[in-house]
Amino acid sequence: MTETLDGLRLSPLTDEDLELLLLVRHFELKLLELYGRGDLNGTTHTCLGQEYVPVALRSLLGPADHVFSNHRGHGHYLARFRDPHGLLAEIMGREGAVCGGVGGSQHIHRDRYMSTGVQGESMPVAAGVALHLKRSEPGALACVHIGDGTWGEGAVYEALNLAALWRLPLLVVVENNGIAQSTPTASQMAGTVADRAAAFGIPHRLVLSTDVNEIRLSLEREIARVREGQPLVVEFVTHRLGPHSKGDDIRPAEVVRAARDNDWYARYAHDHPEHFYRLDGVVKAEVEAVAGEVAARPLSRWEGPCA
Ligand SMILES: Cc1ncc(C[n+]2csc(CCOP(=O)(O)OP(=O)(O)O)c2C)c(N)n1
Ligand SMILES: [Mg+2]
Repeated sequence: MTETLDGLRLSPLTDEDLELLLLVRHFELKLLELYGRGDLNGTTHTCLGQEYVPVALRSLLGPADHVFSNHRGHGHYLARFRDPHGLLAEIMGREGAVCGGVGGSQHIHRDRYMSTGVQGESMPVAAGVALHLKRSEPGALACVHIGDGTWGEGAVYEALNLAALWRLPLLVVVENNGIAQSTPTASQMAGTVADRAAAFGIPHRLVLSTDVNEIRLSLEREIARVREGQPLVVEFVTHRLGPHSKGDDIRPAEVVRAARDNDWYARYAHDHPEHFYRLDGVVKAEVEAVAGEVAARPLSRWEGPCA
């Protein structure tokens, strides 16, 4: 079954996929609530509306693959590790934090996963890791998530150049939510992501769907080719449901409405009410329990580099 913006139904998800989607959604909502109450310091960027991207990619990536995330990375982390305790503890600076509480929301390192709040920084690093994988672990790839606004960083092009030249197993996932902080993509990007990938001879795939199963089917073969040394840019046309960070949303009402109209959460509830309502409350309660438990822990201590 296909989902498109004209209203076809989303295909049914497995419990595992729906639970993960809901976990990310309720985790992010809980964070905004905690910040709103003044229970958290610093900043955060939620992936509300974009949760389906890492959930769809999850089954296409393996344990040997590296994932490089960005400032909007909670969904990437949760899809990889399903570890809301460790992530929330990291953000709250409590015991059990993934990086001892010094990385916070944006800077996390665990196994073959790393995030950074510095836009574009991860691209050359991911290209370097892809080179290493090509030489020493053929078949594995480096997957890097960047936003549309990050295409304004020169490092992106240096990495694409070498990825194409050296045929690196680099998967660039672009989450094009149409905006960078408060600047619409149309006001900051000349041409398109597709044109820019084409300039390096790198294939580009556009994903309009929010249907997890459909996305997987459409990308399966292309991602297998990445493993053989064919870099790929996959551009998700997606929507940022919430503010850029915590309360800084100055978008016109119709833009926010369009984001809501495309929200997988409301659409799945409409299309599969029995499945949705069987799990939604359960996962929400799980996140509530995680927040209560983590908040009650002692403060974290940093005892050297994280994993
Ligand atoms: C090098 C650098 N410049 C500026 C910033 C501040 N900043 C954080 S997120 C952001 C916008 C990013 O837009 P985009 O890449 O589209 O990702 P999105 O936030 O939409 O997910 C900016 C300018 C930064 N983190 N790093
Ligand atoms: Mg953006």
